[in-house]
Amino acid sequence: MNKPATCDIFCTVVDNYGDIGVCWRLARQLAHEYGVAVRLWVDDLASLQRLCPAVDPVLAKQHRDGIEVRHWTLSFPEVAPAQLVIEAFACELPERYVAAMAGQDQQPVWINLEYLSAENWVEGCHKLPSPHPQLPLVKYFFFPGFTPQTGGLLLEKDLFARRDAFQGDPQAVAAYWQSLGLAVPKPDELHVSLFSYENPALPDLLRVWEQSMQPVTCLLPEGRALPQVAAYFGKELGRAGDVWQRGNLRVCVLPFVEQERYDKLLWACDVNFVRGEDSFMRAQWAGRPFVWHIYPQHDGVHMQKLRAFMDLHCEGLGPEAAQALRSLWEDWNGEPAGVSAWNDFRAHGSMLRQHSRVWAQQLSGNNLALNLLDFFREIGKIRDFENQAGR
Ligand code: TRH
Repeated sequence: MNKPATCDIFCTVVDNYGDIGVCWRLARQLAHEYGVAVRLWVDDLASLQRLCPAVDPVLAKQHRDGIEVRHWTLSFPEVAPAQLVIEAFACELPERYVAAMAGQDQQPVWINLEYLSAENWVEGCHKLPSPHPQLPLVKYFFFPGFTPQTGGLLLEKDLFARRDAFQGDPQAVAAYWQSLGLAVPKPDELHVSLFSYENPALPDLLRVWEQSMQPVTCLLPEGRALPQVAAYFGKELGRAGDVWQRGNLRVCVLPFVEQERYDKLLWACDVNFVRGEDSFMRAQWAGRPFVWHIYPQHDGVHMQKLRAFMDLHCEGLGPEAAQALRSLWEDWNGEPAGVSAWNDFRAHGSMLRQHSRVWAQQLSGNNLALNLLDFFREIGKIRDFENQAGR
């Protein structure tokens, strides 16, 4: 079989929006671009609703944007497994479902889709099989990544064309700013989007912007960074629609918008602060300089992940610009808190802008959805061969 007709994606929401953000994006790409009938099982419909407001968090089953969305609860129903089964981020599949997979004449191709990392070991683990200890089933690890030896990255077929049409059309950009209640930026103004976790370096960054020569407009989606920014302006709370000004810094608080619309914010801004996994990738596709707030892990391993990515990303960038970028990223993710590198980062603005565009282009050739479908075919061929050989 060339490609699966059906696919089940299983997602547990650990926290925030990254887990479901990635699954929702993958589900839509498989359905819209490859005609796969996708069923998405998610344990937290309220989180999915933030990304897709049409989702009703009380419905056990609904169809949204071409996807069958199922609420994944403890009492799992009896269903026929799909041909391709994707377990996202090692969430554990329901026992009943696993038993049903083992009972199929033609067993599904079972994938554990892992978190994105630029670390070297990923290449060696991508596609590794993990046989089930009791049942005649094999699960395969599938690692997204930045090099050709990994599973690649999620990128819609038409994304660059839509991005370029938007960024190349001053009227579309002006209309976008107006839709947020903002005037069209003056040539010397800098627009920055800020999506991060709580961050001890945040007040320092706001101070640098407040005192900068260049006016800075900071677009801040509602969320975890908002209380800190509100406190900087002496407010107890903040909400979408608030606009605060101090010195040369203006902050506009934006509503959390549906996933499709978040891209435009990234395309329109000069610099994007992003976090986690999915917004981090979308900022790269925007082709604009960005600063990553990596998801912090207790044992500090996130700094290794951060540096592995920076090593790759800085290849081909002049040494001074690379140093400026690295310093700012280290500051933003490190201790002690501070962002002394911001001015240096800005001084290399045009080189970083050019580099960001080239980088996006370089990465775009290794498409995760396509690779998943190729892998499905590969496993199917191996199984056919084994069956013919009577193994
Ligand atoms: O929300 P995140 O921090 O998510 C995660 C999770 O914490 C996860 O457990 C962790 O392992 C992972 O990060 C690394 O960041 P992320 O991945 O960027 O997800 C945010 C999603 O929210 C992304 O799909 C973009 C979307 N989004 C919108 O749809 N609208 C918005 O207005 C904004 C700001 C974001």
